[in-house]
Amino acid sequence: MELLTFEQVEKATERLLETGAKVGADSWQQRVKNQTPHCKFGEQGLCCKFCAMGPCRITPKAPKGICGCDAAGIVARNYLNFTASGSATHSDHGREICHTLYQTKEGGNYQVKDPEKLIRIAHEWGVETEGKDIYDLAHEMAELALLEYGKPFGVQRWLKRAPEHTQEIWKKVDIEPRAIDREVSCSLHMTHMGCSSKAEALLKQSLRAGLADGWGGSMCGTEFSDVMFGTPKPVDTTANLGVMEKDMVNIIVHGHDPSLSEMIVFYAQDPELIALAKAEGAKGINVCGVCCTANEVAMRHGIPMAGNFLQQENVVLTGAAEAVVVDVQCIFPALGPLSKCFHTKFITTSPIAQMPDSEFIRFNPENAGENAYNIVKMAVENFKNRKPELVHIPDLKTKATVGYSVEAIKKCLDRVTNSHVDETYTFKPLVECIRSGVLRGAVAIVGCNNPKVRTDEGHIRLMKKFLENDIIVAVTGCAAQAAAKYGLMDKEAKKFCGAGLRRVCTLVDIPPILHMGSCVDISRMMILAAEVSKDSGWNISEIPLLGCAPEWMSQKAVSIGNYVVATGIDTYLGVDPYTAGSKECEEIMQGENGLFKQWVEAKYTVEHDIDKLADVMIEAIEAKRTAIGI
Ligand code: BF8
Repeated sequence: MELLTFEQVEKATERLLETGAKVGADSWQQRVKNQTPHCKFGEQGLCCKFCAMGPCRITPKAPKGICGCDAAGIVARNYLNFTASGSATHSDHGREICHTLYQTKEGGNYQVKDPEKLIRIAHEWGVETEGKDIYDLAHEMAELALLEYGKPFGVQRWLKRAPEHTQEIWKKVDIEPRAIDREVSCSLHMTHMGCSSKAEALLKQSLRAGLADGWGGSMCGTEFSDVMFGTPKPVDTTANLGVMEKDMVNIIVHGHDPSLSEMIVFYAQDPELIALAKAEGAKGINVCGVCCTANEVAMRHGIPMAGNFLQQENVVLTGAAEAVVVDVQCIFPALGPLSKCFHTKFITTSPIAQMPDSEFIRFNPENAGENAYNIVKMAVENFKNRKPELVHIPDLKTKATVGYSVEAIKKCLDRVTNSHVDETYTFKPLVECIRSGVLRGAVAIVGCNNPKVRTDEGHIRLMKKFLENDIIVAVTGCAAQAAAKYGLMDKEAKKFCGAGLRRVCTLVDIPPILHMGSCVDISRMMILAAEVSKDSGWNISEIPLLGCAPEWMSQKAVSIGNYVVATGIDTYLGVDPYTAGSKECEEIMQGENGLFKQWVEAKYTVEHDIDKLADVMIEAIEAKRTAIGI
């Protein structure tokens, strides 16, 4: 096998943009040109519009805003506000999942598919399970989880999953997240006019608000999605635009909440609707995913992944999308007007994400079955409206094996070494691989695409470099799809690895890049780090493990970065987090002996040059090995 090249993918995009030009479509590529150059104050985090006296902008001549806030205060306020938005967004997704769990019933739209996991979590939370009906337990757990969002006292239940050392740090530094909503609300309170202007306090709260996401809301989202839709196991799928089928009804699911996409996938298999598709002249119904929804349905059903964030307009430009069905987050408002240039129906389903030029079909757990049926039917009936002269599906399609939940990774590794006892699996074999040097370490590559970086180049170049250096890579979000699109999740991609990693991939029968899910599923990575720490005796900050988001763009990504750092994992960014306007903030967040390092034993590094980024990360892995004497 050969990996796809950037040139191949870019050529395919150019061809699609030609179709777009014919029908008068707008494109993100054009809008980037229109928006360039960007506002320097905004880029550096130096514009404050938290009150109506401004906006105030910091310059050497005007070093303070009208209220007297300095650059550090303004940059840190903006940063905390950005974090709070990301934490709220992930956590609200988690809350929706808990509400859906509350609606589960035998034979209903939503059911408990992994009762064992539900019982395991119930025991963890001290809930009696003996003799309880599984649905009564699901409702009880859903209610308890929902209380995590607003409980008046105490801290997040999930924190107990962390190693003791990490828990002690959180307590000592006073960043244990209390109720999830409280941390978001408190962050907004702190950034209100006349509250905090001390960078140190604002940035510390950004760690806490991030933890409320990763060890709170996102963990609820991931764990209870697994309970309802099944805990992912390795499954084969395909990726890139070539997964769309010329002769089939193509339904694109895009967004994040699996409650919608699970239902669409279910009804796309309905014999009656398939028969209707055939009557309409199609060979069948093909569901493909975009963004994190793609990750969710690929991990659980092997549904093909059409593309990541900056590929979302391309699916419409193929002229072969009968419907783009979206829920929340990372959806370009551009999809509405773009769909109007084609026959594509752009269907919004959430009151939280309503957009012009869309058809709004409100989706909730009670009407999920009926509405999903109607949406699939609408797409099928739209097949006849295709304009054949506009149809062009690029010939880009790769094989991928996905579905590496923590449970799945542990099982795969432990089975090979036979070290497990009574179906209790551990990460000891992985620890041994790292200790012996067969694997030098691990990197979690996560996050988005961003036009500031050549699309997917940050992800792919880093991944290739790490594989060559025997560093195993785990991925989520749009980074995961980048890997899949280019062929790095094909098990054959082990040929691009160093000898050690190649041997592990062969023995364990895994691809060198492990797909751990959507961005909400970075909570899985936290659990993995916690378990490796417990199985190795190393503190999390000592493990040769790093986090990286080379092409990030969203508020959610900043929230993630904060909880990854707060968990003790050094994190590397390829795009600046709007903090360059304050040396003081940069020192707190990135300094070798800055406050982040002192508080949580980890920090950020920002490096725009991908090759340099790879080099500093490999050096950091080696330095961590030396520090623990391996
Ligand atoms: O949550 S990686 S572009 S799709 S924000 Fe969005 Fe970024 Fe993709 Fe998923 Ni995550």
